[in-house]
Amino acid sequence: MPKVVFSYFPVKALGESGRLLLAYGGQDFEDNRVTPDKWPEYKPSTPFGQMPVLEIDGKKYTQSVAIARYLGRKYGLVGADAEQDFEIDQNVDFINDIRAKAATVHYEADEALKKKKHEDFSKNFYPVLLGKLNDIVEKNNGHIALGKLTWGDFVFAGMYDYLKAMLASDDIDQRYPALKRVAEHVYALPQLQAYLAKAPKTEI
Ligand SMILES: N[C@@H](CCC(=O)N[C@@H](CS)C(=O)NCC(=O)O)C(=O)O
Repeated sequence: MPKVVFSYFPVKALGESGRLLLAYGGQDFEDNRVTPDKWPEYKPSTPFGQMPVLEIDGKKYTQSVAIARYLGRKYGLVGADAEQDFEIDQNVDFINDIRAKAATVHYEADEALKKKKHEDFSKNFYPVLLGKLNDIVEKNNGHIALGKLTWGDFVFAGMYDYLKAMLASDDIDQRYPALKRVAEHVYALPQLQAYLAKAPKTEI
């Protein structure tokens, strides 16, 4: 067995997809949750000065989506050809566009501007983008792409609580029920239960 370490902050956010995929693949790994006080010391050892970082026998892999795609390929969660792989990539990029848009509001330091942006985006962007994503999932039988379980589902499920926190709206589950189903399906996978039972519970 290779020595595998997965490093990320003690939250789900962009790191949980990697942890879930390793668990799905039956890979033993050290779940290295780096607390913010330890981060400055740890940061220089990471390839891009960011986490998540996956380490396999000393080789470091970074970028959450690239890691998810890589583990997805290892564990049979990819498409059958380039066309199918494109569909997963495309829909995962769309998810990340929504996340990036919400992040510009969530991390805005000027409170007045933050409020204004939140109102604007909640009216003019989120309903369209989340509505489209909800339609995509409905057409895909409760999945992000290809009508079946792929690594894209793990990316979405892992970041869903974080995304909802950034969208700062408490009715996302009710308004876009297909999205919740993606997360529920992933978290109910039998391969994940041992990991989930021991993983710390976090809000985001
Ligand atoms: N595109 C990267 C973004 C990674 C990222 O932004 N990581 C953040 C945590 S979510 C981080 O390491 N922040 C600490 C820092 O930049 O010093 C990915 O998806 O992995």
